[in-house]
Parts: sequence; C-alpha cells; structure tokens
Amino acid sequence: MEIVVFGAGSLGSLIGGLLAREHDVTLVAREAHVCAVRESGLRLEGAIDGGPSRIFPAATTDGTGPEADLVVVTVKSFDTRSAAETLATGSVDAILSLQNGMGNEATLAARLEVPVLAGTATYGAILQEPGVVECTGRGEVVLGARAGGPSPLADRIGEAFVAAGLEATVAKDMPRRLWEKLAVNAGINPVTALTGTENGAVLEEPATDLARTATRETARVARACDVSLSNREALAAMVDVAEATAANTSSMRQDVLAERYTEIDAINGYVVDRAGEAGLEAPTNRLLTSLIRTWERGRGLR
Ligand code: KPL
Repeated sequence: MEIVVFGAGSLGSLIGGLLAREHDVTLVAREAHVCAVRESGLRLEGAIDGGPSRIFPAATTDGTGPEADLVVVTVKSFDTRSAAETLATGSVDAILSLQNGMGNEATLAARLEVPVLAGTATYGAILQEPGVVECTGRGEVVLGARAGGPSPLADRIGEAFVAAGLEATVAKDMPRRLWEKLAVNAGINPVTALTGTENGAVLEEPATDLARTATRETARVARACDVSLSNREALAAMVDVAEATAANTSSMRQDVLAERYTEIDAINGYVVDRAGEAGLEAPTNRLLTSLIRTWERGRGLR
C-alpha cells in the first residue's frame, strides 16, 4: 500500500516508521527531520518488538499534490484545516485521521471528496532528535467509519496496519471511541503539561484527583451528547493508557517544553464548549483550559 503520513512529528514518525516495514511510506515533516531521514533513515527506539530499527521511508517537506492509497493525518488539531487544503491538491483514495481532539474528521471531510476515517492512537512517542523517534509506550490504533457502523475500507486499512506489526483494531463505534480518547487526553495531557510530569504521575496522589475529575466530567458531557460512555469506562481507559505510557511525556507537555501552542482548545476546551451547549458545568476542564491558555498567552503564542 502507498501511504503518506502527513505531519510526521513524534506519533506520525512512529506510526509511519512501523508502517514502512511493510508498505511504501512517505513522511511529510519539518525540514530538519526530513534531511535526517533522507541522509540516514529513520531510527526507531524503545518499545518496538523486533523488526528493523532503522528504516528508509521517503521524506519531504512539501505535502502538495500527494498521490497515495492512504493519507494518515497526524498534524496538530489546529493545523487540520490547512492540511485538508493541501491534501485537496492531490489524488488519494482514503484519509485516516489519527489526531488528538475532536472535530478533525469533520474538518477534513468538509474539504475533501475522499472517504475520511476516524482513528485514535495511544502509542507513546517522542522525537528524540531529527531522524530518531522513541516508542515510549506500546498502545493501539483504533479506526473505523467516523459515523460508526461497518466499513470495508476500514477493514482493509486495519489489515494493512496489522500486517506492518501495529496493534490495530477496527471499531464500529468510533464516535464513542473518540469521546473515550478525549476523556483520556482531557485527564492526562493538561495535568502532565502543567505539572511537568510523565504520564504515570496521573496515577498518583495528588495529580490523580485532577486527572480523574477531568476524565469523569468528559464522560458526563459525552453522555449529554448521546454517546454511551460511563464514568467507569472513561476512568478505566485513562488509567490503562497512563499505565501503558507511564514513562511518556504527553504531547501537550512536549508542546509546553518546546514553547509551542498546544491542543487545549480541541481537548479540554472542546469539553467546556459542549458542556455549555448542554447546560452543564465542567469546572475542572474549564480550570485546566484557563491555565494552559494563560501559559500560551504569557509566551505570546495566543
Ligand atoms: O495521546 C496521548 C498524548 O500524549 O497526546 C497519550 C495517549 C496520552 C500518550 O501520551
């Protein structure tokens, strides 16, 4: 399968690198990373079981006019619209969003005439330096039709992921899966970013209260949006991911460390907005959103 990974930062490089063991992969990434991959290949470190640790996917900074069977979109949620505009210049058969936050698939589908699948990824990944990505926690990719239900296309893509050695599941309940992942990120990401800790810190006192409350609030808002996600299910998912990626630096903490704009609007900010529409309060998500936005404003990022 010809696959383009659009926005190959830490997670995109890990997924793209694993896929490149079996498929013809092109990474669309920043210049330094592209130069390193072209020169010496992509080095995969950490929790990858077996298989070559140095692989040679194609790499480019220019995502215009892509031609592929599949584009895996891994850009930050706030870059989704511009990614869609670039992807519209090419000829691709299917798009899979593997991004944090909500609303990415709708943004892509509104601008593209190809099928857009929804997905979540709970692998922990860090780009150690250009050309080197470390897997800090083996998670899984879940993908499927964005409105839910069966999808032969999702089945084919799921098989392609599994053939490359990725943990991948095809789900018929993607709206619920996306809310569950949102609940995981709402608990882990801002708490680890604000406290400067690894994901495992949300399993311990005192951070655990904050993370659990944000996760529970998210599940409540999901139910108000007609998605069947119990508090227990959301909490179990958050704890599972925090355990599996305990040593990982969450993507939001990576953004804060690099003094970059974060995905707070598409994660906790999204929860606050949907809560407001449903006439609910989500005070912990509101507090976490305000703190991260204040940090962004202080750095001149917002
Ligand atoms: O999605 C993640 C992120 O960091 O954004 C998790 C799964 C929490 C892994 O760190």
